Amino acid sequence: MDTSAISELNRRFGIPGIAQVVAGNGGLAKVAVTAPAAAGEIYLLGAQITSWRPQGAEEVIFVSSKSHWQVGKAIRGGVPICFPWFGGKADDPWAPAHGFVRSILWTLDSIAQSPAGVTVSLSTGANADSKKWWSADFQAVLRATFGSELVIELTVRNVGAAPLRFEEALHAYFRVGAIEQVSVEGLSDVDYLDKTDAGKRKTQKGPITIERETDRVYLDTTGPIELVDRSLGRRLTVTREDSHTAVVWNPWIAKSKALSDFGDEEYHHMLCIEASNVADFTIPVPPGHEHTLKTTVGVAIT
Ligand code: TA6
Repeated sequence: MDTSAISELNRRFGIPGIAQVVAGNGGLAKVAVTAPAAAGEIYLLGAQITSWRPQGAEEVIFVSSKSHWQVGKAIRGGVPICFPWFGGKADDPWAPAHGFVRSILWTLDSIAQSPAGVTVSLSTGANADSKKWWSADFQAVLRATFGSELVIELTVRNVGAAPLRFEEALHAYFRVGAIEQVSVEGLSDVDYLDKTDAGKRKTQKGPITIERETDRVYLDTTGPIELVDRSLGRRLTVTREDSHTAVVWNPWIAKSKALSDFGDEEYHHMLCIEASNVADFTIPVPPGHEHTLKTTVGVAIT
């Protein structure tokens, strides 16, 4: 998108002193929020949040220093939107991992202020490109509210005549001080698929700590999840609505080195906790209906 198009978006949607549309990394258009309650950023590429810093707190979102910044590739870090499938596409090994919406430009529809903060709304939908991968007639809207909490809502509407069924995940990369000093609470006694152990089904016992590559899909879980970061002295709370699975991921050493858009040592400073509906918990949406996956992130200094 050229600078004149970005300026035009800023003229249409910008709120002086609160939210601006500017050129970000790679010259990509982003909305930069600088409101009293919070600062934040969301790119039109993938409708991807890349920063949230509530007033009085440090940055909460992790973005890799090695990320690509180009249309057609997902930003490494932030909150990628995995849709309409998670991981590899079951019936097409050539399909892009985690679906196709995280690597395309979304349309900026509105920026609005409310007591909850600044809400940026973007959308995408079915077109000739999407139908190369998925025949569905859908509309997707991503609403991100940057305030004392970060609220993310992904709404998918079935605008076709056939029933829809899809997977979805808000693949949030949270910034941590030192992964060795982090634990995750709220998933004890929940079954999970261990993707580092051939997808075997296991049961979580007690808090999650990270000492190796960790890639787990927690099943049939709807409760709050807490990331306790002793190194930064804070606790992140992730609550979810209409989310029945949660994914926890840290690539650790070997996978970090294998990812070209991720620094070898960056695994020390991030942990993904993903509000989602994946695996057996896909979402059916009849014609004319819609579904919203919602997650809210709060920060408490401990
Ligand atoms: O959410 C965890 C996961 O599915 C891991 O298996 C790993 O592949 C991660 O997503 C990142 O996927 P990406 O396609 O963004 O490299």
